[in-house]
Amino acid sequence: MNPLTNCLCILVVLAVDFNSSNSETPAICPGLNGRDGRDGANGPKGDPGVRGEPGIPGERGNPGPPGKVGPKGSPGEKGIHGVTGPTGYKGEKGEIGVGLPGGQGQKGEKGSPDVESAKKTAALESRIVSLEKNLFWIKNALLFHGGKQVGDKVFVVTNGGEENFDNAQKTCREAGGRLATPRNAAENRAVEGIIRSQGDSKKAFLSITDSQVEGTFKYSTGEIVTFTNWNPGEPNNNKNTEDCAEMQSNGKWNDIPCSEQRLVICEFQ
Ligand code: GN1
Ligand code: CA
Ligand code: CA
Repeated sequence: MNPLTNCLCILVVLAVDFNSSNSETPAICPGLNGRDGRDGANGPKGDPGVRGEPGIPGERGNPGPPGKVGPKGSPGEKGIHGVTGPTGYKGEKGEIGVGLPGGQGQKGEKGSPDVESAKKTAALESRIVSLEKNLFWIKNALLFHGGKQVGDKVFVVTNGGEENFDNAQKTCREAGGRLATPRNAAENRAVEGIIRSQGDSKKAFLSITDSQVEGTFKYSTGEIVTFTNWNPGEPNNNKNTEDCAEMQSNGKWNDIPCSEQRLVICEFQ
């Protein structure tokens, strides 16, 4: 044993005896301490503690971020009828109106000379209409009997007889027309058709002559011929005796003596 430890033990014993009421208890100095004992078993659960007083609330924190927009609310109730507004500005002036036709006037008095003239005009117009009708059917009758129309011109052969140039011209003029004068291919074809209808060997006079200036054929009006359909080599003024012209059944032209006898085909326009 450590000497220091023994001294301390003695002092403890002395102290115990001095304070003890049992003077009989011998003051024995224990031996040296043993090793530490094991931990005891857990004790029973203690009683619940007393609830403390609530602490002082802390300072208010900063406001959080705004939340999402909520759903649209239902419509509110209908408001009270508003007060009638002030009178509007005056409108612009309208367009000029169109009046309806007036009623029929009363019957007039007896006609003046002007009215009589109007009546005559109306009568003439009526006659014109009648004449036009007659022309219509007469022309058609001519066409039914071999006449041919080109534009507003109609070609018609006479009764099939043959005449010299002078008489042929006279015949047509006395009928209100003139000897045939084809001025274009269409008219030439019309005359050609009429000749052929009389026979392939038939030929007809044309209303042209070079009796004034040899070699220069002219219409009966004095105009120089503008359309021709001469046979090749014609006009040849054969034997220096040919100042008139004929159309053959092939539509071709030849100059011949005016004293020859040919079909008479007239034109009316
Ligand atoms: C000749 O051949 P013939 O008769 O068809 C003549 C004509 C004359 C005609 C007089 C190519 O025609 O020019 O006008 O006699 N043809 C020729 O009758 O000379
Ligand atoms: Ca001639
Ligand atoms: Ca000839």
